[in-house]
Amino acid sequence: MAPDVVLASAPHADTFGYSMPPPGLLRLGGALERAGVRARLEDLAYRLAAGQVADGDALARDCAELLLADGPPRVALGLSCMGATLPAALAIAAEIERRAPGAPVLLGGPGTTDVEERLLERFHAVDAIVRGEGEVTLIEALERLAHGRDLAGVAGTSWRDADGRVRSEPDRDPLKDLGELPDPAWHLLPPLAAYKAITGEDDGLVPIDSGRGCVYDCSFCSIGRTWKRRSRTLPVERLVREVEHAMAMDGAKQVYLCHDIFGANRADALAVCAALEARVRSKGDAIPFEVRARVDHLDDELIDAMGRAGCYRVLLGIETGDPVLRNRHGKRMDEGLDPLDRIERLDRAGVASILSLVLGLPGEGDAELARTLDLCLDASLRAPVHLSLHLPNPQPGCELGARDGGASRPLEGIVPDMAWGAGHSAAERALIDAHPDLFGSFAVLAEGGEARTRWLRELADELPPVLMRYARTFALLARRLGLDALGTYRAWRASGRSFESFVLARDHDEVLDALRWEQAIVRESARGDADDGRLRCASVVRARFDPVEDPRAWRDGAPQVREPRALAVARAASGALRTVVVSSAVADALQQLDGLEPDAVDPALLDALEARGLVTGPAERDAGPNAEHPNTAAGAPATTTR
Ligand code: B12
Ligand code: SF4
Repeated sequence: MAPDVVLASAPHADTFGYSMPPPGLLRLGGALERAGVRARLEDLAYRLAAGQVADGDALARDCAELLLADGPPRVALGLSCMGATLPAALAIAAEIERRAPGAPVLLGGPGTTDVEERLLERFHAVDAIVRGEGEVTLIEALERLAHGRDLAGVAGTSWRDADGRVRSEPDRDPLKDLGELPDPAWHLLPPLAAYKAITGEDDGLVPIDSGRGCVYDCSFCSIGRTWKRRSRTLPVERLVREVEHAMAMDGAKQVYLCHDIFGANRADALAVCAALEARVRSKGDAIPFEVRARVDHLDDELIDAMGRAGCYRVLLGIETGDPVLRNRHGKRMDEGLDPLDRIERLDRAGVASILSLVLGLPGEGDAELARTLDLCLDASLRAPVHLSLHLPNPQPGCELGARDGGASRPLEGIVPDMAWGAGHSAAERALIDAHPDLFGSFAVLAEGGEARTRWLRELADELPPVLMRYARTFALLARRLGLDALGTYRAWRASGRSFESFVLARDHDEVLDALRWEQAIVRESARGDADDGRLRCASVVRARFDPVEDPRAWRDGAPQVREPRALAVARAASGALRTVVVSSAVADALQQLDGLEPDAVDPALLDALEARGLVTGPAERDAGPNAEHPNTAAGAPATTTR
């Protein structure tokens, strides 16, 4: 039997490596159930990943057939989209109109922000658009449609009347209390474990609609305007309940709190951390969680609380290393605030940082860019950060999109960050070409001209992996060359070589040492847990510097060149890597023992090295000595980095 409503999330093939059920759709499904509406939910991104709809030109047709499989819904069909999935949503709407001409099609989601009226004027297949928060508006709109009435007076909608005129009703006030939200309708989407299985993802990230909106209005971001510059968080007890519920699902390993600015409501954020920490104390295991935040919202107390509560990662919108440019783009952040200091503190609390930065913002010249790259280098020296560099890709719903949207353009060979994995089918491409003003996701703002934009794209791709692996080598090299990070990057790229071979060709002793050491770290990180019954020893390198030197000294201090010392890169039982200074005798022993059968080695020597974490034996052997030496950590050498 056809349901009252079919609600679907438009298809997309790329999710920055995450595969998660869409939280917005889950809440809307909850709202429909609470209102007694018989609803079917479809995440078409899941269907695409599962191979149940075809990628390419048959995408819209397959999706429409799937959505109409039980016949046209009795009341309406709704499509949720981001900017990236707007063309696909429109193409699907057209297929639905062809197959089920009477079924009203509603659109919603961030991809419709600021283009609602133009969409209704140009696309007959779309009957109405729900602007902003959807739970209440959708139910009111369906109530009208179920009785054959129009949407006049339904706040938060834009729609086309019988004469073909587009009408926009006033905005709907967002919910004052997110506690009024329905529970997410997890049971209406495929199980979480199925999501993880189709992508083969190792993580078990579950998204939680933990809060909505942002009071800021950064020029390149649509979040503030989409949510009418209001920020609300889910009541603490409710959030903790949703987190507990999510973690009980098969396949769940960590939660992803979706609110863009964790810490905006400091008291709530501290209370959430306290509640999750209390759970650690009572149940003994932390729920690992990940958040998105502004650095200026994270003070010491909150950071420490996050670490204790189980927060393992935070996405930080730093945007640019130049504080003046940052504020010219609406960030409104204290110019004296040092993001590095926050990153270091997060690292000490056990929270890894992902730094999100935008290259090529209007007003950025070489000086500002250099500051951004220096910040990337300094951050990488201080903590194992993840660098995520983007080009401006303004959506229609943000200041740059509205102001300079016309200056954005698609550039052959550059896939804008907001559009990865979308826009591949012929129908989508035709729409994007015909309506560039609607599809900002598929264009980049090439403020400095095409050549510079291409160069920035290359930089955004090439530099992060190098800094994330070889920050110390890069810093020492920059010092030797007397250049900043930008100058060093330019010198390297001008050489036409790989970074490693560029360093080798320069032949500076301490820089080469640093390279060998960081390569050992990369090698050790890549070395799996294979247990072939042989000994596995820490990698040894000889270097002329102190691995625990204050990170600042790598960049600014006088060269700390010393006599070469032996460094061993060891993997702790937790899996974390550390570097220890060892004597020459120990270094020689490690090099000779690697790969030997344990029986071939003096047991006393083996025990001593194992106790210091310098040798890992086969699994069955590990149990003995560790049981005998419960305080192995106390006996381990103290010199440790990373
Ligand atoms: C979780 C998340 C994901 C998840 C889940 C995606 C999903 N479909 O929800 C994953 C990891 C898969 C993901 C991937 C991507 N994401 Co994402 N993601 C988010 C995040 C952090 C939370 C989304 C969310 O759940 N919000 C809370 C819910 C309640 O809000 P909502 O989804 O907007 O839904 C409400 C209303 O919009 C409305 N509504 C929505 N749809 C509909 C439909 C109808 C019919 C009606 C009536 C109402 C309605 O009602 C809902 C309830 O109130 C947001 C940032 C944010 N905080 O919003 C970015 C965000 C949505 N993502 C974004 C982007 C760009 C992407 C990617 C394209 C990135 C990439 N290049 O890979 C991909 C595309 C993925 C895909 N399959 O489509 C952008 C979109 C920008 C834009 N204007 O288009 C955002 C806004 C972040 C940003 N940088 O600005 N993402
Ligand atoms: S970048 Fe962050 S602070 Fe700025 S508007 Fe977007 S969500 Fe808000």
